Amino acid sequence: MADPVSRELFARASKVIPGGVNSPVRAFRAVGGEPIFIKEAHGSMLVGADGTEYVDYIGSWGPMILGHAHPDVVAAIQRAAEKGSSYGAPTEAEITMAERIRDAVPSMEMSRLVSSGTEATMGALRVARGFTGRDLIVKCIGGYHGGADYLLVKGGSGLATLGEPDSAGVPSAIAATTAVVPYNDAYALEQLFAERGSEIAAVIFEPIAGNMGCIPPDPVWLDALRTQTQNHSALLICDEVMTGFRVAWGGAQALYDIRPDLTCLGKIIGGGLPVGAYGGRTEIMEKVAPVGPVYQAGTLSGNPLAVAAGLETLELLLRPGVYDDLEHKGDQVQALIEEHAGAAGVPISVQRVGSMLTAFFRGKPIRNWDEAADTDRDAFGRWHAALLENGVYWPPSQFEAAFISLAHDAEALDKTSRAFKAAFAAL
Ligand code: KE4
Repeated sequence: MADPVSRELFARASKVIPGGVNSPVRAFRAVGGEPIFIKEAHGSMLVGADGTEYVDYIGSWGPMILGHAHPDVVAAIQRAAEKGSSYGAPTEAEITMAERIRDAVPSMEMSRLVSSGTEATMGALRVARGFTGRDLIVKCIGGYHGGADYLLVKGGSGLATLGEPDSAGVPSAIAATTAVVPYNDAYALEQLFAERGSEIAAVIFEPIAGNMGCIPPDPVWLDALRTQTQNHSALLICDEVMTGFRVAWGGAQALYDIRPDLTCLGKIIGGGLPVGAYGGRTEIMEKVAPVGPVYQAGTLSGNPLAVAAGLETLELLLRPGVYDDLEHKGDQVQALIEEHAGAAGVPISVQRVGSMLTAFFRGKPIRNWDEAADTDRDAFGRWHAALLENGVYWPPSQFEAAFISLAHDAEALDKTSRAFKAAFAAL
């Protein structure tokens, strides 16, 4: 049960904001109850509207890898703000960001900054269509790449690969420019390319699925993605909005040794401020206006404050041992879930890569959307509510990844362990 202050704020918000929130998942509809409103955050902690502290595992859905209100990031934003908040003209910092991205992610020889992950995937797909002269794009059932119409597409009935709208307001004709395959299904991908390969502009995929919950890729799947796109002159687009700088300095493509044609970034490269980026081989990116015929623009693209926050965040992630530390923290949280679920006899599959993980309420591994959907969402909702009662704010959906930051210290993990124990015992 949300605290009285949050409940009052939620009632007020619901009069002037759809569902009382500016992004649907925040409304707690997937877990029941009403959302806890936040008034501030620091380190690994969120502070609710009534002053209650929670160990935070949302991390703003990925950006807050350093923890909240890191003093160096706050100072970088302050320094930038004192020089003005937006110019609408190029700055040196944007060059530095593009160079830092290229150095960390070598496949991104050239990149364009935008203001969200949605804009990044839209830009990547438009340049893929412009570069190949083809219309059809391919995504995975259960894959999420932001809110563009042709990406809000779900699988048709049975094995049908034709995309169907996954939201009201998406015209069927637009959805039909997208085909879908199950994640980790190399055979379905090969079949689709055999049938429609000459029409396919690009395949966009999450190298580690994070929007069905955390689902790592099968090596065979990764091979098929690269082989099939190469053999049919289609582009491979790695959507690393979530995994970029999260699972490794070079992202999931470094972890799994993938060389995509285009990559999308977001979240961490903005350090909590609005930044996205798309980029890849120079010959592809030189199709983007004003050099080439593919138009894409943005008033606040490369915003000085957001770039300052992002550059400072990346600088701090370059310190030695950062990703080993994140791996260790992730391993500790996974072990705590497995320990307390096991003690309570609750069937759980924890799937994790580094500091992103999901506790699936199903006793078997999850490889795709159908298996993710075969989880006990009711139990997850009750577990989520019990965690909140015990001072832990877990992502309010079974189909999301949880995120651990460098600020999750021994005290935060100890509080988390006690909350896990109470929450699993309460099921
Ligand atoms: P944004 O437009 O929300 O910045 O990014 C869209 C996006 C693109 N690609 C991937 C792989 C993503 O995970 C996202 C956004 N992630 C969700 C969390 N599952 C954002 C949270 C929300 O929608 O409120």
